[in-house]
Amino acid sequence: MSEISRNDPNARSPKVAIVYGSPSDAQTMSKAGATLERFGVPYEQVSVSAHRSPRTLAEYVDELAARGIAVVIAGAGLAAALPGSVAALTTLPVIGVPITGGALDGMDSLLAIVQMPPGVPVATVGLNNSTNAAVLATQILALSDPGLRALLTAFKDDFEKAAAAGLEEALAPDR
Ligand code: C2R
Repeated sequence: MSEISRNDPNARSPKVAIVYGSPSDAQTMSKAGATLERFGVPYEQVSVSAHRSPRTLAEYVDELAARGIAVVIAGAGLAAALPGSVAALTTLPVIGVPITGGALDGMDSLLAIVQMPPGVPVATVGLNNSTNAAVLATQILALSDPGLRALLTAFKDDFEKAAAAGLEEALAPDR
């Protein structure tokens, strides 16, 4: 397990694990961490590859539930085996983030992540959309956390408020 350096920016024990196939995915996946922080959800992030280090990945995934992790967000580009491999190794919900790049610019990653065989689901979000992965992870945690549910309600209300304010400004008589 020493190959994995866990980056836990939270003092509390993490509820979400953000994993990605390469350090080159870190920037795309950073939006997931930023979004979880907005909701006060503790998380850890780890770069580990199913293709390059399958035994290390299996050891890491094996321990997740016992350590209190409830949801995994897994991002990868190219022939993205990582999210599906994590889903094969755990009963925790796995949210996949396909990442653009390479000759096929993410179509390879998208299909590899979304087209899982029956029985081994990966909830797949849009290309590079690690923000939505974090919102979905928060929604899963909110099923048993009324405080989080209230934060999510306010988060969605903000879209309405912004739209209403924009409309009001556009319709103002002096414009
Ligand atoms: P490098 O930049 O390290 O060469 O990686 C990574 O997610 C990254 O987007 C290039 C791309 O390869 C992807 N990768 C996977 C897996 N491991 C690395 N898809 C995997 O196990 O699925």
